[in-house]
Amino acid sequence: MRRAVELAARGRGTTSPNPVVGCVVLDASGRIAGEGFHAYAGGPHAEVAALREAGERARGGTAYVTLEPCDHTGRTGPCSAALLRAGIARVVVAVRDPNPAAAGGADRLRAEGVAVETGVLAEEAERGNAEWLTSVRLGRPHVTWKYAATLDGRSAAADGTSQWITSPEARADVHRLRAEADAIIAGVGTVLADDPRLTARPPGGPGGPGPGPGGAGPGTARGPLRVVVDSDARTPPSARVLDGRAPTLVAVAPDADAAELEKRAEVVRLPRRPYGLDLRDLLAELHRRQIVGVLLEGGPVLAGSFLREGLIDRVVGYLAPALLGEGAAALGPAGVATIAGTRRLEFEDITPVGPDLRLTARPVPV
Ligand code: AOF
Ligand code: ZN
Repeated sequence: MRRAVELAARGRGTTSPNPVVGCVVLDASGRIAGEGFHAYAGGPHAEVAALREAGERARGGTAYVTLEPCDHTGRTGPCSAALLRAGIARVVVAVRDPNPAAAGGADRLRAEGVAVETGVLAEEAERGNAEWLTSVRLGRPHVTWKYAATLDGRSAAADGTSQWITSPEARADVHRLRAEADAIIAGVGTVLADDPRLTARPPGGPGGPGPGPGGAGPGTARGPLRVVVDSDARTPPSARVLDGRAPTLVAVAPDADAAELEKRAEVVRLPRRPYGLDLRDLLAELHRRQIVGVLLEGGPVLAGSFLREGLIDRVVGYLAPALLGEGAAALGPAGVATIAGTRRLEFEDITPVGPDLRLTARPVPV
């Protein structure tokens, strides 16, 4: 199953709005006969890819799959039927499929006499598929908040300058994160201060090797959707985020004068809330557009509002071995007034990136 989880990860960045899925097929004597993963939405499911490689060797064998095999005919046929046809005797599943349209493969296989186990290495598989699982379970995109800061947690100096706190290696790593996202969100404060392009420019080109026939889907062909949260339509027409190199959506308040913006980007109107524009409505709008995973980048105020609303699912912090002592904190007010209100996270991963550290954490599951 660990190998299947590894295989699944190869689809990261190209399967959206579909899940990442990996599959390993063992022959009757326990040797690896086939491996597969889901490479792009609409393409063969992982099980089908692995069965294809295994051929006749699958008969009497075992399939390890990171997601419950589907039992529906969507863009492709049901994997439950494919596993039965191949003569698989046992199926081991990591995570049950929360998508009601496709679930049911485990029961179908059991009914046909196949031995089925579920929940094997579920935590690892959940982590690898967090975006899609969040999207299906909660009906909103999964939000990763990314920031870069000094060791004392500051993202800008006292005079507002902020480029560059982290190393080129860390910045390249951020481009990889961007390439895996369906949308990148920034507040107008960041647009005014840093004029970011918010495009994914990973070393070696977008997404690495091509996704195969059918393409990676509309989200990745021109890079992730760029989203600016801009209540009063203050984004200047010359902003790089409006350069047309990737689609851009600007969220403004109902009363904002967005005539200039409308010439250069798509504009959506969202209700005002005490903390800014309604972020749940923003995510609902993105969900309608089949955005599954978003990367929230800058600035501290917007990130604080997302946290206040309970809308941060993962935190990726890049910490530089540097100190400022003054300057804006990485995170703005999030409605936490006393220590009892601390938002507790748990670390998922800690990896050095060049001279910096990348810390990945997520809210403690309740
Ligand atoms: C995948 N890849 O490897 C597996 C999936 O859009 P469709 O017809 O390809 O069906 C997508 C659904 O199939 C998906 O939401 C999930 O519930 C199930 N399993 N999907 O894209 C795969 N095994
Ligand atoms: Zn399937």
